[in-house]
Amino acid sequence: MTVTDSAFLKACRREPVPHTPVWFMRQAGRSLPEYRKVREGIAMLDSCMRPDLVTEITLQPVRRHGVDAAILFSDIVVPLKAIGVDLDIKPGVGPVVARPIRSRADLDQLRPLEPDDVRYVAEAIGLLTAELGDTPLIGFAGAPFTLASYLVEGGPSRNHEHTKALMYGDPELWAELLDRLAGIAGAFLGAQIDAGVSAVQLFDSWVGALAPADYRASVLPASAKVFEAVAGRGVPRIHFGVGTGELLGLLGEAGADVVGVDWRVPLAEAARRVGPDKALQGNLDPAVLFAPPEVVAAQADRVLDSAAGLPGHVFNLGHGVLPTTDPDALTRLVAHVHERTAR
Ligand code: 1CP
Repeated sequence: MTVTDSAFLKACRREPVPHTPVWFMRQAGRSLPEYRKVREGIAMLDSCMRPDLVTEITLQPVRRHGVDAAILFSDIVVPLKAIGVDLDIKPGVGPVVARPIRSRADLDQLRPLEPDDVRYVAEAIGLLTAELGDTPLIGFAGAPFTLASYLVEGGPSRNHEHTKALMYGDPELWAELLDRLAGIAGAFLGAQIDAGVSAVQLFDSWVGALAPADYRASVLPASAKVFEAVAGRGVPRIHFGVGTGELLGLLGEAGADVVGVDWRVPLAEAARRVGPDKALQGNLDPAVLFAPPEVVAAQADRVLDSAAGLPGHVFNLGHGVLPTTDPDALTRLVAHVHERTAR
């Protein structure tokens, strides 16, 4: 076995697999007591800049749950911090930006990302690939729209009103903002591929807030630029957003090899919307993990049944692990998917 022959990478390439591979978005993090212990007294962004901690935290869910892939412990705002944007991750809140970007002058905060800006990330990836052996490591970046939403709003937002005001009100400035963010995200993914990750995921978590016509006109060109920057590297490219049922075809069109699906659209229907030449990832509702074990198993079977017959399915949740999830429920779910799909 090598990383290349792993069930996860085979599924991404839509090749036959020994079992359906499983990993969980946000599998590292607050649901794990061993995570809370090593993070004690260390700020989130500081922990992302320490290769020893990144390595330990990334490995924790692999050891505990036996998932088929690791995802680098980092955050979508790390490359922004690395180019000098004044921001912090506030506990219980999320990313908070000191000077929100609302005018052309504010764009000066965004210079291109150089590999040296994120050398601690490359160092962590080097340590991780040595430890992980045959288990693939997934790198990631935030997509231009989702990064823009934090930069324009100044923090997490329910309605994205300032972001949309800029997108509709000053399309030229918006395009320039997204283009710069696409350059940064592409360079961040490129640096991770150079350092040895086996796949990359572009998180456009909040883009489901847009109608398809607006996504096509105002966002797709920038996301396509990110995927273009890492095309032809032999590394599958995954694209995910929440509430994107109406955008699934366009998320694939932007250039992904694998499209992530939230829990609102059954995978068989998602496959119809995405088209025949892409793999799918998803899509158990993360809240289902709070139900009794037999219910979790039955709901997982519903996901697997919907994906039966599709070439290329990576089992995942429809969004990240919720912080108060019982970790044993995740371990049982991995075992269940492996047993149910063993060929
Ligand atoms: O102190 C802490 O533990 C803070 C919580 C936390 C963690 C564990 C944040 C703040 N980020 C992270 C790590 C993280 N972020 C990972 C690696 C963990 C793993 O997957 O195993 C990843 C992939 C992310 C990516 C991320 N950050 C996304 C995209 C994924 C998604 O869930 O949609 C987004 C939107 C963010 C922003 C962010 N960072 C942190 C929080 C709480 C948030 C969301 C804030 C909001 O609601 O807008």
